[in-house]
Order: sequence, then C-alpha cells, then structure tokens
Amino acid sequence: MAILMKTDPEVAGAILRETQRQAEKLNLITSENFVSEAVLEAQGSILTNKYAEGYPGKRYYGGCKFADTVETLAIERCKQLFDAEHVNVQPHSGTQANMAVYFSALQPGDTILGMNLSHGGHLSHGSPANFSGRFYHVVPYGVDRETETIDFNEVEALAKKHRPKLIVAGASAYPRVIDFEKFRMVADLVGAMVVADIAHIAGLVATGLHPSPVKISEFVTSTTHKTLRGPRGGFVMCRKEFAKMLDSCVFPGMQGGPLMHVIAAKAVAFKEALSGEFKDYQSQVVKNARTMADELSSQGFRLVSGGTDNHMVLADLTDKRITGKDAQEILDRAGIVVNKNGIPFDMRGPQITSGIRIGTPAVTTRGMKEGEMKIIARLISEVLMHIDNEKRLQEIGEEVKALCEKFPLYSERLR
Ligand code: DSN
Repeated sequence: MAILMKTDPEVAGAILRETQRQAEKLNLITSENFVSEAVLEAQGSILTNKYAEGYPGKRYYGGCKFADTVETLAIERCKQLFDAEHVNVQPHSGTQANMAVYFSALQPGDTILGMNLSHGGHLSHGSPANFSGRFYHVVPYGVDRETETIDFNEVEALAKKHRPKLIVAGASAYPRVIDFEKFRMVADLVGAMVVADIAHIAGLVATGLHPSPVKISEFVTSTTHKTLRGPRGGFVMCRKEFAKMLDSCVFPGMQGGPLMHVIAAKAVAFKEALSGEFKDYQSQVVKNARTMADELSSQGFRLVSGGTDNHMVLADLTDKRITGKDAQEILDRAGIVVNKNGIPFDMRGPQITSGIRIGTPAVTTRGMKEGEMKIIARLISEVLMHIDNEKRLQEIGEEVKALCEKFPLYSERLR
C-alpha cells in the first residue's frame, strides 16, 4: 500500500480503514467471505491490463497467450470441481450469469417460474425491479406458511397452469436443502428447462455437503465469492448442447472484454476448492451454522423453518420488538455485522424487514468453531436486549474486538 498511500492517500486511507473494519468486526454476512492471499494476489495482478475478448484460442486481440492459459485453467478446474460438461467463467457476477442463461434459453415474454424475492429468492429470479422481471413473464413460487420450506405442491400447480419454459431453482435467503430432484420432476411434467442458481451453496455443493444439481439441470449458475471463497464474480455451467449458445450470449451477447485478473483469481480459488482442506472448511461452516441456530433458539429467537441445513440462519425478530433494520444498525455498533432480511410473509417492507440473516462462512474462514458460535449467539442476544444501554454496547464491542484479535486475518504485510 506504500505506493498508493503516496499517490492517492484518500483511496489508500479508505482501503486501510476497511482492512481494519474487516479485521476488528465479526462478519456474519451470509454472502461474504475472506479470500486467500493467493486469490488477492491474482486479482491484483497485471492481468487487469489485458483485453481478451473472445475465448481461449479464439480471441479478437493479439498477445492473449497467457490470458488463454489462465482462462483454460479456470474452466478445467471448475469442470473438475463440479463434474460439469461445459463452463463459462466470464460472467462478472451472479446476476450476469443468470442473464446469460435467460438469453440462451428464452425469448422476451417467455414464462419463468422463480422463487419469490420476499420468500428468499433473488432479484434476478424475476423481481419486477430487475431486468428478469421486466423481460419475462414471471410466476413466483414461495414457501409453505407452516413449514417455511419450498411448497412443491404450489410449484407443481403453478407449473401445470402456466407452462413455464424455464424453472429457476435457487435462493438467497433459504436455510434448508434445496431439493433439485423435485424441481427436475416438476420441470419434466411440463417440458421446462431448469436453471439451478447455487450462488450461496456453491462451496457446499462442490464438497458434497449439499446435493448437486449439475447432472440434472440444463444450466447451473453461481457466484464465486460466497461459500466458494473466491473473488467477486460469476460463472455458468451447462450441458454440452447449450455450450455454443451460452458462450455467444456471454460474449458478444451481453459482455465485452473479460476481467482476466478476476478470471485468474477464479482459477486459483477453484484449485483451492479442490483441496481436502476446503472440504474440512465447508463441514465446519455447516457445523457452525447448526451451532449458531441451536444457541440462538435457546436464547429465545424464532428461526425461519426452525433451523438450518446450510451456512445460514434466518432469525425472526417479531417477538423481540425490533425491526431488522434497527437490529442491523445496533449490532453493527457493537461490531457484529449482519444484514436485515425479510422473513416469509413479512408484514414489513424490504427496507425495514422483520428479520436478520446470519451466515457462518466468513467467521469460519477466520478459524472460529462451535465454541465461538455460542459466544457470538449470546452476544447477538445481549446486544438486542440492551439497545438503549450505550455502556453495555461498548463493552460488547470490546468483547467482539478481543475475539477477532484471537483469529487474525491475513499476514502482517496486509494488515
Ligand atoms: N446480494 C447477495 C446476497 O447477499 O445474498 C445475492 O446476490
């Protein structure tokens, strides 16, 4: 950072303060993680200088020899990791990955079935606020009011009634296993294709801790930066028959030059994800989420669907008489970072919400285990019981800082 500090102290200062924030606070944002120093190095590399429009061996620029090496490594490692027939690693994000699939499989106005954003779906699964809701006829499905798990009777009834061309199976705030087999069965009843969006659970799928949709879906989309612990970005897997169409939808269809530095970092992350250590890490993520769920339950929190099977917990704060928005703000003041999140059938809007989403991938990367999860759950409860007690909040903030210091992030040169 020495050079940047000299040439642009404002940006360098913000990065340094952000580094300190990440080090000193407990990151429970379900969709975030901490990448390795190897991933950081690849992403911060001179590959950012290179234009490589096209694909390995078929570029529109000269000098792409090493860009080809990097992209081929990323593709081959990703194929191996998920046992996929074809992979495109160029999408800049999960939403771009979904866009690439919709452009490959659909015409504007076609019908898709996607999970309701307010029940745990994602903006790009057909929200009216997103391109997906504007370009396509979207029929949302949701969770059952009692069990708060995906209501497959509803999915089937909607599919039979609306005959979608594509069913989107996947979620952003859903703490249970997603039964991709059932989505396949429903899709087959009506001749629909399936895109499984595994952005949240990619790390669990890669290590066999969540059933994989890869062999039973036409398309699978993901991000690289959540449980998968890679750089911020997206990718798509598909059956061979869709490979050409998919690739041309990504480029030149909707993106220009690929971000080669990010693709290099994706390649590094895929290699890490193929290791035995990564499997242990994912198991710990799941164990930590279960412990967090159990401890929050015993602290009197009602959890959506009663618990978790994956890396996240969705806590309903209705009984606690605090909104998700206020809880997020107060917890942040005590050094605990979560995000406000709607719960199924929430009476409050998405800016306020009645819940918070709590994830274990990032704290697990720091090396925290079940013991620390119990402490964190207790601290969350304490904060929400002392929202007007500034002194207590400060004490908890100190406790959080001390806990974080025991699990340092990154080597000395990056701190
Ligand atoms: N924004 C991501 C999440 O937090 O789940 C999804 O894209």
